[in-house]
Amino acid sequence: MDISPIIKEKSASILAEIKKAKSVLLHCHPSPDPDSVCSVLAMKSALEQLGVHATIIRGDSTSISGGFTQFPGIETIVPKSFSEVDLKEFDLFIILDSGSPSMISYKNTPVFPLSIKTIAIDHHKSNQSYADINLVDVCSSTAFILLQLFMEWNITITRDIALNIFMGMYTDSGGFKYAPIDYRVFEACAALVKIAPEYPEVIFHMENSNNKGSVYFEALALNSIEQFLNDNIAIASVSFKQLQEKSIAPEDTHSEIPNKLKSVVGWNIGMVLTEREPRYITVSMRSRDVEKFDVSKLAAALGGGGHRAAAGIRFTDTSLDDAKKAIVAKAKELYGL
Ligand SMILES: [Mn+2]
Repeated sequence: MDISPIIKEKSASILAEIKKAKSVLLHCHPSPDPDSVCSVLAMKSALEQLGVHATIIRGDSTSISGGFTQFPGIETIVPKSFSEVDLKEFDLFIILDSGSPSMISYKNTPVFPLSIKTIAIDHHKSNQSYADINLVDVCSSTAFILLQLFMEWNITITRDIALNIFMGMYTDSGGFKYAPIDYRVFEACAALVKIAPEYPEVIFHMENSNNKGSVYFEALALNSIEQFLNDNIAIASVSFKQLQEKSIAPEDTHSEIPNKLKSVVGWNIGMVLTEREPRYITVSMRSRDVEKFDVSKLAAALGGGGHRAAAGIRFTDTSLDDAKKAIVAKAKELYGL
């Protein structure tokens, strides 16, 4: 497989830091998706092959989706947030799939540089290069970057590593639907599923472990749609009060609703605003026309990040109405609507 030039350039210096380390810290980002979880699990396996101890912390989230229980090694994740970690126990923090320090913890966002060496490995265009060493390759997933690093480091791709890397690559590309993606992803996946042919069972389990809360969430979101800026933008929003009334858990709010909204002809940007805690709001946005409506720009202008077709924002100490107003005003200005 062709390795990206940027990965070739940085792989040796990253490996040198790992070989110097005795104990490495890894984390799941807030509201962890499979690319976050599978990437840290695969990295832990690779570090262990290199003789380096690794600890994965769960991070800000109070639970990890029940659909992820078949990811190899998931039971090793320690239920701790970043602020509960004593950095003296570690000599290296490898930060995966996290474009900014708030993706380590939005509750207690760390200030860089930290007291230990840090390496950030990420695929988001909006990555702020905040670590001591930053490997940012804009591609379909962090898992894909790791696979290329592992090949450079001569790591044996075991069944567990293959399954985790495959699941990160599969999910973050939306099942091989989202750009940027190229033939190398398919070459890599062909090799991975040869090693881990049971992947359909893992996908089935992931997609069919929903709680009723996830369906209630979709119902609330679909009932709330508002259109703005000549109907170019469709916004669904769910308040904290509504989440509580229907006992909707945090992991039940990762819906396909932003995609559903942007599937409507004319609704060029679809987004869902979720008030996860009182006055703490996350926004998930999708664009159906990345040339005219690059949502990574809208997200970045409001302190968020992501890709041209899919991006996110967090608002703290803001009401749902004020968040909506801020987004619509910024979209009007940015896209000339
Ligand atoms: Mn990712």
